[in-house]
Amino acid sequence: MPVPKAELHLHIEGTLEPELAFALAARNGVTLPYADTEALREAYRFSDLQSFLDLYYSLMAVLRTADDFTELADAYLARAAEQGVRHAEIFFDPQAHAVRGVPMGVVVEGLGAALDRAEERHGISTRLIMCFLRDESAESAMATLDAAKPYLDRIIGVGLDSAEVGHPPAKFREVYEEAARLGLRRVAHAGEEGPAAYIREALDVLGVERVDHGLRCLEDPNLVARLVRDRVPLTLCPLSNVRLRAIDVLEQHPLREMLSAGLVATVNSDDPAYFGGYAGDNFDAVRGALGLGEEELRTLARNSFEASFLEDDEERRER
Ligand code: ES4
Ligand code: ZN
Repeated sequence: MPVPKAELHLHIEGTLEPELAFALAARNGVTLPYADTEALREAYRFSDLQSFLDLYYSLMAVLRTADDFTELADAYLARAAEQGVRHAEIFFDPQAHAVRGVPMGVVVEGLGAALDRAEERHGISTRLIMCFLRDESAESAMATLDAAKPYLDRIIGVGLDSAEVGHPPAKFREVYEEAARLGLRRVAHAGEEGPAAYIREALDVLGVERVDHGLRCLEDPNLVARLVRDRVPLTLCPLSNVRLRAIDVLEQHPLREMLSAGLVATVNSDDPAYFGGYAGDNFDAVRGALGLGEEELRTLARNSFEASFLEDDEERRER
C-alpha cells in the first residue's frame, strides 16, 4: 500500500493524458496537430518551462464543456487514489480557458461535479485553487478574480503560475491584496526557473503561506533560515524539475538537503501526464534516486498534511 499523502501542487490541465485528449478532440470536433497518441507523447521532450507551456496551452483546446472538465478531474482522482493520495489541492488556470470562450462557471462547475463525489468515489478530500497566469497582465488577473466572485464557495485560494522569469511576484500585489480581502488563501510558484529573490518577494509582497517549487531557495541561506523558522512549506515536484531541465538528473535533486535543513518540503506531481508520473511515482522516483529512508518518507507524508489547507481536525482524519 502506498503511503497516505496529500497532493498540493497539481495542475488539473496537466493531468490530460493523450488518450483522453484524443477522445475529447473527437467529441468536440477539434483537430490536434498530432497523428495519434504515440506522436503526441513523442512531443513531450521539453527543453525548459516555456517549451512545455506551449504544448500545455495548445492541448487545452480539447477542453470545452463542463463534462470535459468533470471527466478530466475524475480521471486524475482515480489515478491519485491508486497512489495513496487522500487529499488534493488542485490548481486550475481560468484565463487559459477564457481565451477559448470557456467561462469561469463552466470550468468551476465541471471540476466541482467531480470534486463533489471524490470523497465517496475515490476517498479523496479536495480543494480548488485558482491560478493567475503571470505572463498575462495584472489587470487580466484582477478581472479573473472578479469573475470568480460568484464561485468563491468552491475556490479556497489563489496561485500564480506560467512563465516565471521576467514576471516577478510584485506585479500582482494588488490582486493578492484583493484576494486576501476576499478571505482566500495565497500561494505562488516561485523559484522554479526564477531566482531566490522571487521567493522572498512572494512572501513579502504577496503574503503567500506556501511556496510552489521554491527549488532555488537554497541559493540564499538567509531565505532558507526564514522558511525553516516560519515553517513555510515548499511544494516540490521532482520529476517536473528533471523534465523541464531545472536539474540535470534526479540524483541531483536537493530534496534530501532540504529535509536535512529543516525545510517543510513536500513531493508533488505538477503536471503528471507530461512529466512521467503521479504523486506516488514521484515518491518512488526520489526514494530510488536519493536513497531516502523510511523516516524521510514518513516526514514527507507528514509534511504534506501539515502543509495542506485542511484544518487540524480534518488533517488527523485524512492521515
Ligand atoms: C506549470 Cl511546471 C509549471 N510551472 C509554471 N506554471 C505551470 N503551469 C502548469 N505547470
Ligand atoms: Zn506547477
